[in-house]
Amino acid sequence: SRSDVLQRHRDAADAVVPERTALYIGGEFTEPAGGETFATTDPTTNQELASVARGRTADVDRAVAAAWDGFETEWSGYDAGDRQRVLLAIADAIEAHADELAQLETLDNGKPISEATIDVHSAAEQFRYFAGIVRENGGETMTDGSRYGQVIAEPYGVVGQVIPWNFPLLMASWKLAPALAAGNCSVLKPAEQTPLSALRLAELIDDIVPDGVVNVVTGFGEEAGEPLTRHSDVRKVAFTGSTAVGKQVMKNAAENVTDVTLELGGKSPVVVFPDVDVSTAVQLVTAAIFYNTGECCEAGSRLFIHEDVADDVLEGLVQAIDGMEIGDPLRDETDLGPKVSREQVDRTIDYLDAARDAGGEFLAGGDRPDDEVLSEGCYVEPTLIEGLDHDHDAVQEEIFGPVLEVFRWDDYETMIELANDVDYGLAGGVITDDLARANEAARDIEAGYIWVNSYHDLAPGLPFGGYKQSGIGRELSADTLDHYQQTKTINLSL
Ligand code: TXE
Repeated sequence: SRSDVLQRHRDAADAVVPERTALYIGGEFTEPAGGETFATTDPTTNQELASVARGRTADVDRAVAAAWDGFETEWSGYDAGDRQRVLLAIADAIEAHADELAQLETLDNGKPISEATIDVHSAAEQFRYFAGIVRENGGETMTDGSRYGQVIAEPYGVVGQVIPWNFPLLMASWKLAPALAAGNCSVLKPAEQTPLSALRLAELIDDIVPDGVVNVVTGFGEEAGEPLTRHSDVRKVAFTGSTAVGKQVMKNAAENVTDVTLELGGKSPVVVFPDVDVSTAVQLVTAAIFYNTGECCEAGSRLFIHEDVADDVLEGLVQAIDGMEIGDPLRDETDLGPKVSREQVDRTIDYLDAARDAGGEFLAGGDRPDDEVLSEGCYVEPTLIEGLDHDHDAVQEEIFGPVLEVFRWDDYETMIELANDVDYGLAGGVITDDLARANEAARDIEAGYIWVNSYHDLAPGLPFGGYKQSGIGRELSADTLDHYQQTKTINLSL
């Protein structure tokens, strides 16, 4: 019942919401200069979870100065082995608090606890991966008899990192692990919807990292994110979020010719070939779109099914949706939780209304659930839409919710043309047992990451990032370390 849900969330909040929600600067929790706060809420119950410091320009300035201080006095003296030990200790601290962090993430974001638990372990893995590769980051030498050249990689010093709300702790780790491995100090700006896990992480690593190496400035995009990304003492900016804001971040960073990497939106195609086993295809397509309530930049949100299997796959999808457990994300059996905020629900519903007006046929879902227990939460039904023109906004734009648009195909070339007919190019999926076809489609789809017979499976070591307007740069791999370093050549005359 509704009161059970409220009670469960109140109890969990009492147990895991961190006490310290001020800014974390130079190794101290400290109040913002303006003394202001804002509320972060639980999207399942719409109750306030905590009031959090509202950082602004003066606070960003202080954090950037503290980060340089930490870099100059201590962190720049840590060699690769020292940094490796720090990163491994961070991973251990995350895992030692895995249950607590997962609950905190579920409370602040609304994601099912089973998925939050995966996030927390993946976050620890990020630190371990970069702890491993940093030992091989030794530079190169060249000699030709008249000169001896060393090519070394040096950290930027201080980097600014702005992250979104869909994977709060995981995105913090995707940003912090390579930045620290490469020898930088960071000022991290979490999303205003989900600041709590980054603050708890700061508390957990306070004794592990020297003061000023990690700084967390909570606040809103324009008030805290923008001053960070246009700061003249920030030497590298990394951003994950919407394409619209990514473009702005790039412009602002250009004022100081600051290096930028961007991981932006997506509208990824999933292509189903006629030879598939229907139940496998249904299971993969369902995961591709509904994992994390569709709030994944790589979500497989456009489905291209071959005519021969279309009816069967669609029937299977409708059944799979019927069988989904939509409910309290703190319960283990929940498959689909609320979206992160009311604003996000409204955004999704606007797309659904527009799709309906344009004659889209709703094979499943299409609204907020009509359910008393869920009524206060930010829920949207898992939705399947067929019959939209491919140039409709709901097909072209990132909805970032549990909404899948379906297209049938028989001519391969025409299908690939449509699959590529979006501004985005983050990811794609191909489902077939025919490896030659899989390989051809994987090469023909214009995107940075293609899954064949899986989806969302990300492994450290395999670079992740976008083509076209989905971004610049790659995360999760040795390339990422390069994005956090600058090359110096020392040419010594012989
Ligand atoms: O994103 P924003 P929003 C997409 C998704 C979603 C839409 C809007 O389609 O529906 O974006 O979400 C900070 N300078 N993605 O509005 O605003 C902000 O505070 C510097 C896809 O929440 O891009 C937050 O920390 N920073 C995406 C972060 O940017 C600024 C994940 C992301 O928020 C800023 C999230 C500014 N001017 C949303 N304005 C993905 N790729 O996974 C905002 N921010």
